[in-house]
Amino acid sequence: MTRPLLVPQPRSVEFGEGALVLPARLTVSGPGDWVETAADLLAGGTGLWLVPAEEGALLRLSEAEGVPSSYTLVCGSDGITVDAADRDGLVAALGTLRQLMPDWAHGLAPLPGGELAVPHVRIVDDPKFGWRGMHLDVARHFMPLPFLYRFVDLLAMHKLNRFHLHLNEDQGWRFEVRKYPRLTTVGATRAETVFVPGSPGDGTPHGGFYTQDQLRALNAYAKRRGVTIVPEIDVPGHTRALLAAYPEFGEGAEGAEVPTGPGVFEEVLHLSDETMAMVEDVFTELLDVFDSPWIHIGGDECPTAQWERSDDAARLVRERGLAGVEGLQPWFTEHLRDWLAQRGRTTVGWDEIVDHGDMPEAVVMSWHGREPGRRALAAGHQVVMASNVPYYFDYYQSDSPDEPFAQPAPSSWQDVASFDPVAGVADEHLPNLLGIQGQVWTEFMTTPAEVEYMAFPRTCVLAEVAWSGPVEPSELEPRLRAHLRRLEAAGVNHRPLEGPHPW
Ligand code: TNX
Repeated sequence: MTRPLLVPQPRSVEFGEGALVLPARLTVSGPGDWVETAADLLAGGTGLWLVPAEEGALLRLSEAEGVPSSYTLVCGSDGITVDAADRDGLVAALGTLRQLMPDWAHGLAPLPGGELAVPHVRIVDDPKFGWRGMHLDVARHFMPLPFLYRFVDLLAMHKLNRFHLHLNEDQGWRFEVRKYPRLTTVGATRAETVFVPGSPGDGTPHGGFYTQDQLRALNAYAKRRGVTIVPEIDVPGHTRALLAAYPEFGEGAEGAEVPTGPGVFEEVLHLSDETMAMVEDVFTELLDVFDSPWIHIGGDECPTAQWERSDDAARLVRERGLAGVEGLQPWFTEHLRDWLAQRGRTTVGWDEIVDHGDMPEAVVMSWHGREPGRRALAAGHQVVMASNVPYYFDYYQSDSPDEPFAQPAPSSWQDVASFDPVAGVADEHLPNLLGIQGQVWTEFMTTPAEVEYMAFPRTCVLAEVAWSGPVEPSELEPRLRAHLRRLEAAGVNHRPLEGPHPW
């Protein structure tokens, strides 16, 4: 049989001669809830019905020593064995197993009469990075809940294990907070859906939010699939939706509306004691929903212009013994970091959180290229490389005029493949480089189909780099091309390699 081409490429793959044809009723054994996890992960297009068996199972799962996320997968005439170090490794192994099957196994339902043949093979694999993340902005444009489940499935399929969920923005608040109902009754809706600059607006209100129960269920679903949801509430900037709902936490915000255009706005949180108490209340509810060890507090793009003009901000600066208003955001971040640490959580922030000095114990997400990340590593921080070029998947995918409207600085899948996130990082700092992450900001994506178009195939390439490191585009291309057939079976609206097609 033809040998399947895999993305990401495992560390070692040795094909044998034959193949094992799986029966629709597949016996499986394994520890704890791994059998159920396997049933979940192999559902759909494989058509498999997994039946637990104590002995003589055809699919044998076991926990084995190894580095985190590592696994060994062996398929021979007597069945399939998976030895995985942990749940991450199990999910990755099952992802590989599905890639060894025909493309249609990635679909919603099996091909009638199709034969589920898996080639004899021995695969040994472990990832380059522990943090293999994708971010999704559900605030610029609300994405329906079922799409978040699909996104989790697509991450698991690509052996990515962190889902950074960006829950609030100037243009919309998406997280139900019971103590502050106006965040969602007011802050979750704006007057226009589309906000391409210069366009007159479409006159269609846009909104939506997720209840805590919905997100709790999503969190559990993701966890079962080896994906940790890292929730973000972005403060103290990017908070105009919050201020439209509760102007008392800003200055002069009375009468403000949820904005209908993109940009960085001057209106930010006024960091009074009352605001701090509100922020703690919001995070209290967030922690109640998400059990991630990491909590993202945003921290990006917070202008100080309002604070500079404010007598009350000047008073806070004096009372807190700060050098000036520039000290307010670091003070705020430190406060929140300590508050989260007391609750056993680690703070993650965009690289602005170290603009005014170190923020010990906080994880830094380097988005202004690699440089802030390198500096933060040198200062002893843990870092995730989320470099805007080429890891912002809201950027153009090429310089073709036919690309759908997007952010500048084209970042092609080839750029993602060849970009070395580790370049310039001293060897002794590598242990603190947690990994890499792709970002999907949705200013100019209004639907799940548009998100898929922008995110794929770049997400597949990110997964390749996260597991195996940078790769020559010409080496990757045949594998990526083969992999796109799987995405098509799964109904993913990916951008073709040949070039853009209009939305
Ligand atoms: C910068 S990255 C932002 C986002 C925008 C994005 C557009 C970051 C932390 N802030 O608010 O959506 O650029 O590409």
